[in-house]
Amino acid sequence: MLKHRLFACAAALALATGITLSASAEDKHPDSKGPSYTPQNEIVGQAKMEQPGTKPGVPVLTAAEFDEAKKIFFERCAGCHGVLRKGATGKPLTTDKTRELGLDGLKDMINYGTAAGMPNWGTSGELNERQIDLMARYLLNEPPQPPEFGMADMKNSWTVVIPPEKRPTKKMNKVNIENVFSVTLRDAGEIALIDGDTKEIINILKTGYAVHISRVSASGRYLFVIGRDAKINLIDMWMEQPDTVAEIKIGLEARSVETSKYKGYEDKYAIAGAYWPPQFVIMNGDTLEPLKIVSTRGMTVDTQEFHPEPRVASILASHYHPEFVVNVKETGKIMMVDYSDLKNLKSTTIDAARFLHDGGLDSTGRYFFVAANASDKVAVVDTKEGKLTALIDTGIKPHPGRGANFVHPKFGPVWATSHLGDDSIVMIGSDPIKHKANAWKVVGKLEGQGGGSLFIKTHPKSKNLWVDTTLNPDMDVAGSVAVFDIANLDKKAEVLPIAKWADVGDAAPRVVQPEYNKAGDEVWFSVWSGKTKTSALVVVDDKTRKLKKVIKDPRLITPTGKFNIFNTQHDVY
Ligand code: DHE
Repeated sequence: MLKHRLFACAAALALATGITLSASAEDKHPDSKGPSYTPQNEIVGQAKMEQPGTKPGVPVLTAAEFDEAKKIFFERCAGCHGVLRKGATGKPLTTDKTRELGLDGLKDMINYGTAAGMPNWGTSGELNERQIDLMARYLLNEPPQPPEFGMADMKNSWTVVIPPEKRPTKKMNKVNIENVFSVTLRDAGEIALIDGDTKEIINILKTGYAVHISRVSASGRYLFVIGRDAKINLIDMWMEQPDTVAEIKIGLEARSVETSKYKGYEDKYAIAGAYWPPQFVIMNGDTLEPLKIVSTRGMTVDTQEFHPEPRVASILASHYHPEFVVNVKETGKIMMVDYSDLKNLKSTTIDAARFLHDGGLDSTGRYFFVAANASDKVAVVDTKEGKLTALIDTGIKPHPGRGANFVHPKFGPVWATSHLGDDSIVMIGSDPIKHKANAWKVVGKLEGQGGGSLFIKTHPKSKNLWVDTTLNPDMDVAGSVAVFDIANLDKKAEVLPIAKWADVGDAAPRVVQPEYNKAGDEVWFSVWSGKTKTSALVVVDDKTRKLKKVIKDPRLITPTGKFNIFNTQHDVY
């Protein structure tokens, strides 16, 4: 059991494993150590930043040393300690603190780590003696300030490749668009559009760096893809060969994009949230023209201290109001942003808990469940009333993706999440009308294969609940998935060796993110190997749980997330 337990926080994960999941670490990926799962800021780190002036008694870094230290800091440290070093999951590293510790104290801390969960960068072999000395000297200096990214920068980066009036007026291809999968090819900075019926690749499109997620417009025509470099591609699925029709960069570093889904606003707006600068932007839905930028800097939910860099995590479109639900990671606040009047922008701020990350709707589309992973809680928001419904204690570090909705044989409708930090799958009652006594309570826990789970999935037509364990340090566990029988949840999960089925040689892949086809009778998994190794997609027959197809192609480099057009468009999960 012990080996199946992961750790209470991302820093502890890094401590145990010593690998980051940054795109630059791709070739380390297939070894047997598990990667950490701390948000990286490596792209901000590539921006030009002024080297701060120095003070008497503080070591001076050469320009080359400053660049090297800055790169290491943004790739490995900023995710926990913050871009401005004011602290997040990690302690503040402002100069009042670092100068108190002194050069030797800092070197020891970086070398050996701390009991609070700071990784042992030196003794793990990740940083050598010279780099440790460099980082200690860097920390004695003031932090450099990354540039802001306002309207002029966005407009400069904005291109409409094909204006709306020159686009097709009807669907020009024979593809069954609703069953297309947009597959993230993470380290290639591309997506693959794959026909879910024929399993053939329709097109491979260049996107942003270390591309992250795809979302689909209310009509199902437009696909939005965002890279970690904050570049968005707007793809028109009606074209003979679906392709990019507009592009923009909305910051230096980002993770989330969404589109307006409320009646009367279908396809009208898009929104994207940035990690740096801490802001979101509302854009025209068919051109990506930036219209309104809103900063997320502000006070934290609990201690009510100012936070200078609260990142935008998941964003979701409400079906009840013309609103976007914007989850602000470090402040622990959820903003319901009303897009009906951008000039007189109204937004409701809901107190939740730190650090908000990912989440999804219940089966009715009214309640939004979001993981506050540093608090080991899930927050539930009523998108109809615009209020916090509940804050629920779960397991260690809930990580649902968008979660899974199904009807528990005893407790009625539930929404479920798995966890990064333990092996539990927690089921939360989600029906306050017919099952009021169970609503917003943990009605049961299932025992999965282990910690390190990222995504869980089912489908309204399925009797199966699929749980990955992508980041588990045991490569057999990371390469397989657990499947539970929803009608008989007391029964142990069956474990399917997805990576073995893919037969990718010596690649030691991790299996990530179950995603259903439109009919709900197939589940697709990514068999995610290092950049230079063979990866694959494995399609499993949902009913028989038997292998249906392995999709291999040299162009499928590091596939991770997969987004079925229909299911993403209609929030089916
Ligand atoms: Fe993700 C969703 C942030 C690492 C695959 N990821 C999200 C969301 C956020 C986020 C905020 C929610 C978006 C939304 O719904 O609007 N992810 C982060 C990070 O900060 C983190 C931990 C580290 C980083 O620096 O990026 C991170 N994510 C990863 C990966 O390493 C994964 C496994 C592989 C990859 O492609 O990079 C990964 N994240 C995903 C996927 C989703 C996602 C597949 C969408 C799940 C869904 O079903 O909607």
